[in-house]
Amino acid sequence: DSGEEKGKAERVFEMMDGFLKNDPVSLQKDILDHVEFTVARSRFSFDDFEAYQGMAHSVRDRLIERWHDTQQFFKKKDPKRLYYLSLEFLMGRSLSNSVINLGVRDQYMDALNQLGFSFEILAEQEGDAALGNGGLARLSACQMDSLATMDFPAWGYGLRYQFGLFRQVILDGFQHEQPDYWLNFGNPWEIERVDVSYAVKFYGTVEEKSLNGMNCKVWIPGETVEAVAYDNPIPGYGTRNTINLRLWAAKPSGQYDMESFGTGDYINAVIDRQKAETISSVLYPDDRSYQGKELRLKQQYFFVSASVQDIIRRFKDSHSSFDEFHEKIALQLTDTHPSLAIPEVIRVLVDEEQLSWKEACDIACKIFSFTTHTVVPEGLEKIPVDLLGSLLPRHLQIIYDINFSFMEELKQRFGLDYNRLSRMSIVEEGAVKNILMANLSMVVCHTVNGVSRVHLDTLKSKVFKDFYELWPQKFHHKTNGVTQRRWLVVSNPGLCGLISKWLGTDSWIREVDLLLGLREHAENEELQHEWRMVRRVNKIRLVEFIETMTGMKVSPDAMFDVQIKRIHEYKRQLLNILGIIHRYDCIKNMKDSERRRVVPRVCIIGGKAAPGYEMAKKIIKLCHSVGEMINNDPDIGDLLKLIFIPDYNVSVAEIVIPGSDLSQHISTAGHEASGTGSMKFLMNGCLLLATADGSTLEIIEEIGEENMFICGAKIHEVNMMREKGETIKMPLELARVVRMVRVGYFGHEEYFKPLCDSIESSGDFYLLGHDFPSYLEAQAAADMAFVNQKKWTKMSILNTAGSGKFSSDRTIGEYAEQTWGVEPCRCPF
Ligand code: KOT
Repeated sequence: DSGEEKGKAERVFEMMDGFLKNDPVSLQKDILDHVEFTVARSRFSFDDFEAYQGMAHSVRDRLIERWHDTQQFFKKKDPKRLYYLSLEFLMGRSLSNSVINLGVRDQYMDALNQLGFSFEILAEQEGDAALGNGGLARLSACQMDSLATMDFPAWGYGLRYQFGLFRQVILDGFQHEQPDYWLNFGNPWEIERVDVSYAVKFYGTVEEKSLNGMNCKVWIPGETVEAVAYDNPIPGYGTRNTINLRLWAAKPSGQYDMESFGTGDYINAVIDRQKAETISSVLYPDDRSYQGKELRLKQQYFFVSASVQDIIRRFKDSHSSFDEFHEKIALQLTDTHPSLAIPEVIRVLVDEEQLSWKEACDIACKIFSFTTHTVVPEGLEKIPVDLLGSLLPRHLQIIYDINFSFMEELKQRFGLDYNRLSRMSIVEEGAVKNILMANLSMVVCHTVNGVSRVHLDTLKSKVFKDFYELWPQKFHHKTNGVTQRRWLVVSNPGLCGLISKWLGTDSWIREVDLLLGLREHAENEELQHEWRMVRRVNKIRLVEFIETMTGMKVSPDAMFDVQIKRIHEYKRQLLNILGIIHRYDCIKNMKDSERRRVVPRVCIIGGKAAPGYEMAKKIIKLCHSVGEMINNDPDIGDLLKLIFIPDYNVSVAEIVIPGSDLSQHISTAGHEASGTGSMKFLMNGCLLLATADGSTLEIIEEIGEENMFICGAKIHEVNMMREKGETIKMPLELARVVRMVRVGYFGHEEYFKPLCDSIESSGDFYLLGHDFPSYLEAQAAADMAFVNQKKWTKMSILNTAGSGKFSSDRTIGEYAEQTWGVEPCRCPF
């Protein structure tokens, strides 16, 4: 900085009278100004939604202020930066999270109260930003929060879908999908950067040219689309640092396509160009299934190319050669969706920056790391060579060149072991040739991480066995975590206050291990009493929510037993529903004296099915049909209820999780890479009924099996049963409930037949038969424990106390140190 510039900055600062003021009077003025001038409503007459908008804009100002300071500071310090690439971010709502992280929630509450508004009601006006499907996307959101809070110089990159994940509407028990018009009322949390845009090329041909006596490849594109940046500030908690999530939107390119305009068909030429916007128009709603669609590939490359151009431009702004590139940049790939960044970086360095092939590859190998979220080989992305070659001809060449060197390396190491070569090749031969994105990532990235310890074992022994043999040092795991800011502070203020009171500090919001301090009070009667009171208030909030969403009235005295997550066969919502039918059947056959001992339950299921996933859709319908029968059976009353919560999303989770007593995570062992829902329930003092899968295995270590309800086959047992092709005899209890479904007890027997067949005639791949008896035992154990409220409350407190390991702060700390090599860079003031 020149002295002169500094003087100028200081003068501006004085003129502005420092930072924006956060006392209630200043906040009121700011809110009203925004209502009047940004929202353009009279300050004497505006409704809750307009008040929300006014408030959101005033919060936005404060975010922008810190965003500027942080980015300026990063620029000055020039630390190594982390770029976090993900095609999906499930951010949910921003208002509460922002004011909490900015440390101004109480001031805003006061300001609003004086204006006659309620903070809670305004917060509910906001729609969710649902730019993702499930676990992977919410993980990206949690990790952004931790990156900001822990002062890491990080940026996120993603796509600004016009339509996020579809809205789920239930008609007559069937799922229907509706578009998610999340941008229709504007989005105060983003900053449109019309000046930050890049041209992204598609199609065309590659020509060889000689430049300064060197042989060069020149890609002549057939189509160009403009990527425009939208910045979403991500505030850290307890720090001034506010990092950036930059999302790209597609716009027609400014470089006029003279040919189409030259033909005189002006109207159609304009309409044609407008089609460019389809690239960022809609999120693919398929969770964990690969579709091979051209538009999806375009989305991937579009977001990767814009991000890589942006990263390289920023680097070049302050560096004159690429020598330091790998010391200043780490690129994290969230699964293989952004893996085209690998050939893209190499292409830019070789074709545009004139580095040698070797220099470019060396750089790529030093900057990229990738995390896989997949368990089964079928989940891996394959791009048909023909598709890639037509859309990105130069990238296909680069991938072939990378593969050629890799195959040579393998031959050196293992000789002409053709089976091994074909298993490890980036190019899959066959009727349709494919590019295997995981193999490409494996070859170039310096590190590949799994998302839980047992997931890493699976990667080593199954999915990537050959690669593990070749490069054992590349394989690591970082057990997932979730942010306690969103999942406790935002969603469960009651419990937060209680925790801080008993720990004598709220420092656990940044240093989550402090929660351990609750252990010593777990049996304290006073804490237990207060704990139950807080949880009761949360349950009542959930009761009201259920009534609003479904019209059903349920009793808060019952045990709330919850399974909320994407609907998948491997997650076994079907096991849950069949268990509920069994419970219903048992109660129906009980004498009055026995009924008096039944623990009343409210079973809650929520989740979306991918639109093309027929079995998942049948599971949703079955849930409704069974619920219809049970909920309307006067003989059952409050003893059992089955509720399906429609349109499950982040903000629904924020209400459901704090009000749950028991939550289910019952995937067939070996199928859930990690699972993060369980961690949110754990933090909130909800007990877990779970199989020994993914992160549950690590939760058991932290909490103790005696404080959980564990059931089902272990991973090695699942493997053994599958290897031997053993068919176990269907347990009688299960045969009975499947029979009820089969014979039409809940109607729709034809429609439900495939569900019954999947258990009884198609080999029961997900082992419901094997696990049913132990599942029922775990459920019975939960009933027993619930009767003893002292014991239950103790377990609940111990869950919260032991949840520290599952904070994304821990995960991010490990990534920063072991994978990215980035250090905190804390903005002063
Ligand atoms: C989606 C498409 C391709 C490959 C993987 C996915 C994927 C995996 N989407 N979500 N996941 C989940 O990611 C979570 C975060 O790591 C895990 O906790 C969970 O087990 C995965 O299923």
